[in-house]
Amino acid sequence: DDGYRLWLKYDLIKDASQRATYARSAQFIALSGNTPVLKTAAEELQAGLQGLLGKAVPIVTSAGNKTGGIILTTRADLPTRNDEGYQITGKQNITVSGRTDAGVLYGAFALLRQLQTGQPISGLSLISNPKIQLRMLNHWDNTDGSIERGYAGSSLWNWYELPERIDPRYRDYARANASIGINGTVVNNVNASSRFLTAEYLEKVAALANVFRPYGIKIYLSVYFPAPKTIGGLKTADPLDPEVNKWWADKATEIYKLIPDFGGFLVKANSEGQPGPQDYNRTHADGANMLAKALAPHKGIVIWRAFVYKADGKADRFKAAYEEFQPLDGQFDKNVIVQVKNGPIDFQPREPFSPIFGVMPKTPLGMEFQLTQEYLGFATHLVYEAPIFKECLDSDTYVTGKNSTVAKVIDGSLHAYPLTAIAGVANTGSDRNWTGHPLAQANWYAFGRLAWDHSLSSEALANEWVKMTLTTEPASVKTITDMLLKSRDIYVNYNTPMGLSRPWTGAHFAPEPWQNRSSRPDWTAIYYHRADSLGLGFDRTAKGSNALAQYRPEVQQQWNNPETCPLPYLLWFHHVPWTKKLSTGRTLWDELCTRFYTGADSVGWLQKQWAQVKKDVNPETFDNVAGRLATQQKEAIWWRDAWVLYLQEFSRQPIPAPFKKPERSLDEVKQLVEIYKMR
Ligand code: BDP
Repeated sequence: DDGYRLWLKYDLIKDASQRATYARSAQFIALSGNTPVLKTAAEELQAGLQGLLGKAVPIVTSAGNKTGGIILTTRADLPTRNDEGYQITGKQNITVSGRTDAGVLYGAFALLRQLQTGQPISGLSLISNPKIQLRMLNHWDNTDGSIERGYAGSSLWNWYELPERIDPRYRDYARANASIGINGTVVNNVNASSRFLTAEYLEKVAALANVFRPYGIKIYLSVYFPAPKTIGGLKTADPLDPEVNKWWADKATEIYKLIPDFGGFLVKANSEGQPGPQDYNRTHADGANMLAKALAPHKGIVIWRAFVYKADGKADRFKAAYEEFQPLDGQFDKNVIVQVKNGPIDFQPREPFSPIFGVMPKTPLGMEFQLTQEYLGFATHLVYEAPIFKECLDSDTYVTGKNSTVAKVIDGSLHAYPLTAIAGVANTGSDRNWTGHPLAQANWYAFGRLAWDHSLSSEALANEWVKMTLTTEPASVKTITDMLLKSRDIYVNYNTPMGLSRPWTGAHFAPEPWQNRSSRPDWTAIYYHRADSLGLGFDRTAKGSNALAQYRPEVQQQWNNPETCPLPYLLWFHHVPWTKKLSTGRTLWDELCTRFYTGADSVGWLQKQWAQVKKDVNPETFDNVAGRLATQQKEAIWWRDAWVLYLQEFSRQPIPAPFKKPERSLDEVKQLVEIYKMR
């Protein structure tokens, strides 16, 4: 077992009596329709049941008066809340219904999940609806097959072979996504190449769209804003120029001829050197609306990213996106969604929620999470991300009083958004097991399930995924679930505890908190941690950058007093003296050391836990994870040493007992880091 099958393994259920019970309710699959999506549902259900139950399950066109089978059916009058919801009811037959074919498909996967996780399938009466309409992956994949911030091999898309050769893997990709409710995918990098909008490449994109369509998945493209110039031969890309408008409208018509259900465009503009409407003194809204008008006749949408921070040495980057976007509320066309990263800076291991959530009631805001572990130790460190996603989604913005959570902003319930979206920057690649780290599959899985229903708990999702993917032995399920749930805090402790951020080298891998030179101040590490002889942390109170003022008073209250600010956020908002006594009874310095050391030690705990599940986990997967944990252990100590030795230069204090001082010097750590910076 090389991990290729993900959570869709469908291996024989070991318990024979359990199998017999299921089999009594799964003697046939009745399907009357024959649309591509319904056929997918039936075939997937058939493959799943045959694998799990070890017997053939025929697909028939009608149940007639037979009982003991599964009926797949669409019903326009179904009491689901939306078109993709499903209902599963069970009496003599189990009926899986949806208002649309996609609803049936999601219901079929839900039914399989019941078997895969050892739940009953007969006597069910459940309805489930996706809380968010557009549940997407964003691939940062390039034309040459490389993936920006990808750590699981190269791109899944073989552009040079498309459209003629269809890698069977495209279909397996679609199956995996459909099984967790993902219904859209952006196949290319937000730092986009114009190439994707050429006729040559659109045919390749159309070929992928054809594979994804039977799985209810729409394709989207990231677009390069100056494409009218680069491939259209125009002199400008000014969004208010009539010829530019016409170019985009024609391009949209061309795309929809090839891909009638094309989803739309994702745009990174005037961000990190990417061109955009501001190059012509136009606003983000001008740029987005121009594209929106081109797509509107075809029902396409524009997803415009809010990840912007102008080069301004003195400003606080934390405040940048809010300052640029909040004033534009109400100025975007109806088919525009503004996509916001979960935190105000950039996918750090722990960030407060972005203050934009809640302040743009007239503009649909979508969520952007990062599944690929750019700042989470690439594919070697174990970090289960559901707690990161949940922490943000459950944060209370207080914008319309208590319980105005970020989840309610993005699911549209707070401001009645007509469009809702959530995206995960994919962690997939050409590695046989898709995600490099075998346990990182859980992040893809949990993201999809949370996109469907953000009220699910991190624990429930971990538990589900482990049972479907690794083992159903209760003790091992518990052990692995526990490892997953603790992994994020362990990582944060040795990497960026208490609100530290961005201590990385350029590749975002090795520790470099001493990094103080760059073309922009906010691309140095010292900009973020602000260590000096007095203390550590970024003062974002009224005495500092006042970024806190971007939040509601109730939120400010939680964070603006260093005495009461929860420790995970302390250094995000305060410059704290080294000797300051914290709520734990320790000084800042001692608390930091405690976290760096216990974080690194806890990787040893992860190793011990993993050793215990050996008998229940496939040997190849076991060894793979064990090897990665050993690397993580080494690197966690490296992180710890880098931080404590560097910060010690400012704090001038000893490492507190019982911890032993690092065995190497700061210079030695720096030399090690230099290796990772070599070309
Ligand atoms: C940063 C990444 C960079 C991305 C950028 C983005 O380092 O590679 O292009 O985000 O989201 O975190 O646009």
